[in-house]
Amino acid sequence: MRSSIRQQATRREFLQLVGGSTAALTLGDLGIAHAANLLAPDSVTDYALTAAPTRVSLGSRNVSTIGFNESLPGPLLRTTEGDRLHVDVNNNLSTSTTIHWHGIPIVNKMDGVPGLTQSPIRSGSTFTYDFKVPVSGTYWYHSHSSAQLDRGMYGPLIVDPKREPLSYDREVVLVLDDWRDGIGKRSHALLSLYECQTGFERHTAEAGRPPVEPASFPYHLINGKAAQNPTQISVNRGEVVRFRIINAGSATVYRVALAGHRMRVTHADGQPVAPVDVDALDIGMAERYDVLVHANHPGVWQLAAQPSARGPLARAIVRYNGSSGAAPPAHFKPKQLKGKVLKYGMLRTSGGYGIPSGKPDMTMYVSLRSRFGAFYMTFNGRVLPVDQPLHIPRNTHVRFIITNASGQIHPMHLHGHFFQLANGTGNGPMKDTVNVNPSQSFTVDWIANNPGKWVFHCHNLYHMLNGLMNVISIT
Ligand SMILES: [Cu+2]
Repeated sequence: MRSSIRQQATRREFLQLVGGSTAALTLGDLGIAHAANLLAPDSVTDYALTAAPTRVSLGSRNVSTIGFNESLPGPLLRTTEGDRLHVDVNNNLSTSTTIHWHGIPIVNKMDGVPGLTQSPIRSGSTFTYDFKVPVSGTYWYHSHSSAQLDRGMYGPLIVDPKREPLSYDREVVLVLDDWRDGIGKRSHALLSLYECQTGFERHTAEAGRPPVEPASFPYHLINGKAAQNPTQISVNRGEVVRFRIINAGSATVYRVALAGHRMRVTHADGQPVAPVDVDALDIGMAERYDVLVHANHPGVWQLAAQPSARGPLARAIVRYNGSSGAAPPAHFKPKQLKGKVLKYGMLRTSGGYGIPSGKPDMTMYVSLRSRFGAFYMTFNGRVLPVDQPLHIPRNTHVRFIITNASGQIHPMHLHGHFFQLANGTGNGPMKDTVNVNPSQSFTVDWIANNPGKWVFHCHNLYHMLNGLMNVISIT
């Protein structure tokens, strides 16, 4: 059994070593790329993940949880646009699991939704995910089984472009998470209640009551570390630093800011946007933002992620090499948190993956609703049971007009596709998750060009487990 990460030499590296031309592989034109594929096998990036019980240090205490390769977050997986990702998942948990590759439009049978796109990976068994990665950007992987996401079952996934258009000196991946696993007597019981089932399976199996959303979380983590014992980031004066920010929390929107600095947003959900300078950004569950920071203000600075609900800050420390000052206190809030905050309306796509154009073939009014603590959505006024998919013919240009008619925030995520968010610019960002506040309405356009059964769901884990998920079948 392989328990460590390994990475094979890729076909491209091999070609470079022998001095062969790789020009055909790097051309964006689909026809030429296809012709190249007939000549050469895909480059493969090979990893092994072992899901198992593990212990995590939260600074003042240690807790038991479950995770990948005994690390929190799980290990960084990295590959290149156009390559194949090959991941052997060994399940050493006592329960089933699956992995979803969030945001990447891949072949349906690798999407990791148990009971829908694959059978659960049973305890003691191995499943191999193997798929072509068609797009670059900042993504993440996580369990799509039961409440495992709210434990340690997540990690970052970075896909490099064939040619990096941005210029920067240092890259830092920041994974945010709200944490309560292993704390207090009730938390484990609640989180394990649905360990064998997803929301999808729950609906079909008619199991008991799912866990309710916690009112608050005792810890907020950046890269698995609590504010008392934060991640330390060293930078040199004059560097441009690329931060890849991922919200892996199950129920928390964060406002992120770096004291003493502005941030230039370059990507939303992995896709490029026209650069916009802000002091802070709000990031909903499952969203990602890439930002560039010009390190031109030496010192020791708080990088803070303030939860929207009650609870302590998540933070990391940015320390310039040569600066010897003390770190700010854990609760210190940078004034940038109250500065210019990124809004969806400021984002404009600058290329990227499959931008829809023209008039939609199908318009759906999607209403997000709640009733007696459960959640559901309607499509053009109709409730669809989760085992009754919404059918969409392949290559349909779909418009979803999503209205939040409930009192809670719902980051809505579509599997297998990007959508373009209408934001008044005429050129809104390509995203896979849109954070919809109460009473808010968003229009998203997408091309149903990836056949299979895909879930459309709220990325508040507890809302999803309580019904805010439907299936879209593209044939
Ligand atoms: Cu929700």
